[in-house]
Amino acid sequence: NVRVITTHPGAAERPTPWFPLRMRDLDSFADRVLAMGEELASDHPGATDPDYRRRRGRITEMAKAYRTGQPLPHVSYTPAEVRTWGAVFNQLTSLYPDYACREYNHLLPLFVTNCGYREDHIPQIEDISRFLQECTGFTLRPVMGLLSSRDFLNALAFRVFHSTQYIRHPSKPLYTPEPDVCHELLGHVPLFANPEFAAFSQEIGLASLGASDADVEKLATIYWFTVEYGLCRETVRGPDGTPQSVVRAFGAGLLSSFGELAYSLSDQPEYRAFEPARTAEQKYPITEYQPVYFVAESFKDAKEKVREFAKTLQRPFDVRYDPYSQRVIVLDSK
Ligand code: NLE
Ligand code: FE2
Repeated sequence: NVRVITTHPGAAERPTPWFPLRMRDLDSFADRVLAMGEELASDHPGATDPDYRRRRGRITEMAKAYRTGQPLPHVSYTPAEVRTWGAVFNQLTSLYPDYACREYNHLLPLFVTNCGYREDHIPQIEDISRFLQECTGFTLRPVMGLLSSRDFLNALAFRVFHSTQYIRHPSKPLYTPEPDVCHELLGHVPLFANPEFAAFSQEIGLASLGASDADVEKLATIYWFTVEYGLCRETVRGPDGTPQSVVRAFGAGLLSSFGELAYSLSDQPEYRAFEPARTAEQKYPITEYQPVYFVAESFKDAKEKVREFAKTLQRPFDVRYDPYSQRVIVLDSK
């Protein structure tokens, strides 16, 4: 699965990693899932709960069998699962007015109206995907668990977001280190209905197509500190009506974790300005609260900075996405 591209003048012959060109090429990601997909890590709260494992197994099997063009799997959630969702939903929605960014607070009610976001109902990704498509062209695909950074980012080039459908273990509703339906639906989904945010996400995806492993790593780190854990600055009216600058959350890992959302906007973590070249080098933990967050000026500003950054990455070709044919177009020279 390696093509050799020799058209770039100064570049030595370098094998270009395979990348999807057509929407249905994404089907090949279905069984390439990393740890915590089928096999739960031993320190996972669900690892020793056989019912939980069996249930996850059934849900992830549907994700594995899914192919482009089929209806997205429908999960009939149990009353216990809906209770876990309800607890997470209630806690988080009480924080959003003061902690989530303006765009998020503007969009969430649309999902209540159009996709059945409610305390007593876990929305179906089929309904969400259809609605998102009408907003920005983003669609969802089911996934068993964590994909490699390359596969996951590559899909964003098609405005496709991979979503898990199982729910976190009920013993730890306020924080989980891995994606679950609460994280995807409450954390990620609403902002994909924002045109600037959708374009920003696709920008990272396009830059990842055929990129070197080192560059994919940089893009994954930028993704981590924006789409997952990003903060942004915004202006609000203070109690006396004067404008004041505040920091709010837009990262999905924050918007889906009651514990980390409050922590991220406390005085405990360190803040730095979002600057792709620097942000891309920052190390981060994946199973605990982040010690460092990056603050973006706006989605638009972040998108433009990422686009500039992408130009500095070595790739002997350029890419465009054609939404009519749902294909990636490779342009030979930069
Ligand atoms: N920590 C997040 C949560 O509890 O919802 C999930 C992060 C997944 C990357
Ligand atoms: Fe995520």
